[in-house]
Amino acid sequence: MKIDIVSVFPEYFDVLGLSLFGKAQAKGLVEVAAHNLRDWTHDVHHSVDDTPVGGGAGMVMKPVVWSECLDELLGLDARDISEIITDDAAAAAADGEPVIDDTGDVAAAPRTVLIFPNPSAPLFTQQDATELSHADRLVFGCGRYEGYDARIPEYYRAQGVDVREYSIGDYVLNGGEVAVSVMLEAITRLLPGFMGNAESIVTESYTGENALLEHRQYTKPATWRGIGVPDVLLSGDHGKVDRFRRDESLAKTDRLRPDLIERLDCKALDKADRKT
Ligand code: 6GU
Repeated sequence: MKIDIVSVFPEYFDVLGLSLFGKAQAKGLVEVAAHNLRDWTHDVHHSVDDTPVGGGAGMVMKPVVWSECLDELLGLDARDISEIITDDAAAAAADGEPVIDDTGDVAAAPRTVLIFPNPSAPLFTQQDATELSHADRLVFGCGRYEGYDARIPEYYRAQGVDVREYSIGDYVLNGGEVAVSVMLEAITRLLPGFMGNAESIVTESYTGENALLEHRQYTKPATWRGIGVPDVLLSGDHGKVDRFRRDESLAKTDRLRPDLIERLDCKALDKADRKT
């Protein structure tokens, strides 16, 4: 998987040389390039932002700089789309719907995905991470300041690019760099060969059809500072152990994340689950 990250602080991503991600780069599983957005400016101050149209506080990232950068990375020619884009297509593109071409066919799914972190976008979930782990190439555009000009994602959608905008949670960060680090880790650890132990991925929280919180884990000794592990885990009865863990997952999820219980697919529950 090829990964490009555009930021005014590309040094943020120096840490990607460490740990499992560093190993994955060495193995050739992922190839990462962090670019400095200011390299695409032409003025002496290398400015990437400007005041908001309509007034208000803060600064907004300029579409002109972003488009020169993204056109180059994506291999696209600059276009004025005022002639070709209909109001309907623009509205669909702005909502992230697939753009229908002249022949009425839905454009073939691109294997390159352009991703903008945005605190006002839908939440990034494990499902998104799984889907994006199948892409050939990811291009991340990190916004700073009050955000980026809304026409940037709109324009690239209209060019047929698969553009996504995601928030990583209900809190505000200074810029997209940390959010990109989070998304990148969630996506790349799903690549075959990235993790040492592939099975640990399958049983984790938020994965699979159930998306329950994981049960508690214990290791030896069986009693530590006067606290014992639950007896059933020492019983050697795998059926009982599985049932105990499953019950704990259900109860814990109900208590801490009732929203996940609401979304649970009833078909994924077995008879014993229904009693708990
Ligand atoms: Cl994606 N960006 C910023 N700046 N803040 C956030 C976020 C993203 N997700 C949550 N907070």
